[in-house]
Amino acid sequence: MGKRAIVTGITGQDGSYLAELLLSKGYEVHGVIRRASTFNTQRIDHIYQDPNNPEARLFLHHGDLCSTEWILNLIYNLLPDELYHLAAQSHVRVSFDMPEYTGDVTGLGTTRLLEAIRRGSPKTRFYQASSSEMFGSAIPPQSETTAFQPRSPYAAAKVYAYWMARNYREAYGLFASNGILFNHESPRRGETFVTRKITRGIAAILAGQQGKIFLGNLEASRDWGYAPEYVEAMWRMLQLDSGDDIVVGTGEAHTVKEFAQEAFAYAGLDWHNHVAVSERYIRPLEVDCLIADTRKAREKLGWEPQIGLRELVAIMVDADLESAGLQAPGRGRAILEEKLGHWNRWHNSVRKVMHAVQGSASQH
Ligand code: NAP
Ligand code: G4F
Repeated sequence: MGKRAIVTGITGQDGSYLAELLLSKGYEVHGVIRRASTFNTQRIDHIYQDPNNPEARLFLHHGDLCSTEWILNLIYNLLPDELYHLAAQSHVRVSFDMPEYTGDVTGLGTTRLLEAIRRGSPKTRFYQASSSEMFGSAIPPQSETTAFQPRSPYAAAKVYAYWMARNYREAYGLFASNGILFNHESPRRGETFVTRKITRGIAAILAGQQGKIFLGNLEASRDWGYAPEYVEAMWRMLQLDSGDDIVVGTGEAHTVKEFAQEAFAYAGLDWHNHVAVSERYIRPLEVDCLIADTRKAREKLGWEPQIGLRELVAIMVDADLESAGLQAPGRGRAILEEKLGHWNRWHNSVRKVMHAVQGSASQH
């Protein structure tokens, strides 16, 4: 009998990759989705299983971090071995427009889960999706001992959630871990985060649908990695002997301008002709530079990223060109096979298991 895990935020970028990873490891996976009037399960449709099938190992439940009613029942009934808490209002710019909501979902949501675990399933191992954004204006490189200096309502909410996870670990002995993850991207990245906005923009430009993309601060630097590698780090964190707080990133940073230059050049375009700056995307406060000090992740998790910025760009541009029906240069695909062949094999093995089961998660 495999382990049982709950994943909040399963419809998001990380949740979808993590669900694939857990299924490939034989877990029974319970994902929490929000009720929506339109389909919001595109990222997990390919792994959806009909719950009536006795072989099913993926189950979806409706829930929202703003309330506790669903959490209590789910945790009491399932007594999961592991709970990966990935759901959040995760957009930094949006958090300036919706600070109270962001505090409720991204901050208090974590407390609601921790309290349900404490009361109903204290052996459950808890993963909190903490963020490098918490470091804010702290001088890079940032490590587990760097003091947080949050620069947005999102970051402040994540700092609160981080400390709640630590408090529940220290006060009640729960296995609660903070993965302090630096930016990680992929073809499944939300369309309004800057990397995906650029790679989708390139596809739209090449398809003749638009001439330019409008961006905000081009000078901010981020430590960008490839998302599927990061969900492996999350899983490893919950396999340790005890809860801990660990920084996960590549240790290299690049500016938004460098990302754009690289992506346009990869697609055979000159970025100068297609990128314009718009005040609309400048934030009230900015985080200038995030660079991970990755020593603890290497030592405790044996985790080492394989994909750097150039590879990430190739993977993302290829994917967006292909989905627009355009010819892609193809280096991204080759990189995935060469460097992450094992991930592709998991992905395929999960696909085979799912093949017997028809339908879409949206039918839930
Ligand atoms: P994402 O793509 O934005 O996914 C967020 C998920 O949370 C979605 O499944 C979303 O559901 C769900 N969600 C939002 N509000 C909710 C609510 N009120 N109740 C229940 N579910 C809700 O985020 P991601 O990039 O996968 O990131 C996963 C987690 O890691 C987030 O907590 C993020 O803050 C954190 N993080 C991300 C990064 C990064 O670079 N990606 C770095 C550090 C930390 P819908 O699909 O219905 O919107
Ligand atoms: O892609 P971004 O929106 O990501 P940001 O703000 O770094 O947040 C992401 O990473 C965090 C980890 O550090 C996560 F916790 C968080 O959930 C999220 O996944 O912006 C990156 C940089 C910023 O400096 C922003 O000002 O790009 C700059 N930028 C410039 N033009 C833009 C744009 N960002 C967006 N979203 N859109 C633009 O047009």
